[in-house]
Amino acid sequence: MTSFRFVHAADLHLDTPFAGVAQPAPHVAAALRDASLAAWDALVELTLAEHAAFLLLAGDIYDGADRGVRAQLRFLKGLRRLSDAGVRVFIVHGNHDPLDRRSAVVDYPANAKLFPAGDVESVPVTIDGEQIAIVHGISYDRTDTKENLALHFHRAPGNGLQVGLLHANVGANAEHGAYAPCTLGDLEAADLDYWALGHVHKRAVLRENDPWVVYPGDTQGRSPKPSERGEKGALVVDVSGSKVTNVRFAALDVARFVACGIDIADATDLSQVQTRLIETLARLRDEHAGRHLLVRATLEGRGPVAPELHRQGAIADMLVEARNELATSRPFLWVESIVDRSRSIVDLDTLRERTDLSGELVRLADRVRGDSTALAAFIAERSRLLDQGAVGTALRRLAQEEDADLFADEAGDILDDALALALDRLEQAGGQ
Ligand SMILES: [Mn+2]
Repeated sequence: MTSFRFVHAADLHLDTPFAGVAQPAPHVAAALRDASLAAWDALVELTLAEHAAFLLLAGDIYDGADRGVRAQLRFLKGLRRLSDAGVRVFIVHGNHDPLDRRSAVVDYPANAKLFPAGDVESVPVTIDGEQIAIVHGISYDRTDTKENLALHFHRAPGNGLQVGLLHANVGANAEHGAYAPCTLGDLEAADLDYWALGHVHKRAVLRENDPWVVYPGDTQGRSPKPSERGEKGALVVDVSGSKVTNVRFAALDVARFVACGIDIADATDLSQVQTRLIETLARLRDEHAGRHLLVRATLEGRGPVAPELHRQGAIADMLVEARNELATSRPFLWVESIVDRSRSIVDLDTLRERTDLSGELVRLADRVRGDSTALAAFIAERSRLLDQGAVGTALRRLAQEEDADLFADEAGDILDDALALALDRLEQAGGQ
């Protein structure tokens, strides 16, 4: 039986603009501008170093509707290197780079196969005259592809591994657009051996064996969002005959988004919080050695230092200090933001007895917590005020929650948080 290896990657998003990073320093901005292209170069290197028989690219090669010339030229250069080394490359396009978009590059190297839209094409792969695999693939002809493309795939007669190459949302993943939606069952029904998927940016093995169904994730993280955090890269897949024997992840990212929490509970002053933050950042730098890092630090916990943190400008000053402290790190470590979720220690029982505004606020919160209609109105009002970003989305989802106990629980937590923050502000204003 013939043994061989292939590499599976997706969602290169070449020339992605990193819109989620606010006002990076010039050296950070420069590195981010090149990161998606450098990850592509690393993918080419990996494919050559692993002596892969072929490379699979499962859509969203380009980020924008207008494919940048820089991205196209860099992509073509990598394809030529692979082609010259005898490595075949199979490409489908997805919702970010459908075939109806302008392309400055029309002449692909002989070993690169771009699957058309319309219907699935099946391409045999041979080594020294022996057929080792058949790759089935289909591209999007336009962004708004809502058809279940998985239904077009079928096992073909012939030897070797049978691979499905598709950009699709499997199992209605709500965090990604519903393009080419299908179910795991649709994929299983095609009777292939390995589904090389693209679209979902968080690496995921949806099924191991008979068939393998795999999202490799994107090759370079693009924003501080959870799905874009952590190591990013490609999968190296070992095959014997028509069986996948091993699937291994290889990191290719140049700049990495990570998140960390700093517990402020037993800190007694701001400098302790700052020291803890710097220590945590230094640890992250060691953990991810060799990569540029973009860090989101969240201050958490309930402690005596919280009112200091809630003072106007305190977090912004901490951010500047942290950036300065690590300014000379190479590869760079850039604190992308500090999110303050810290809360003060408040004695609600004492406050509840007071006749001032703080006391009135605690009693109001008590009444809202005990009245399901008022609680629902509170959540609706907050989701209206915070209609943007992840918090707004979470609130709107909560507003639709049908399980009354679950709703009361979660809404109560949000109410507690809002109360704690309001009391911090009030007490701070009164104490000055
Ligand atoms: Mn994508």
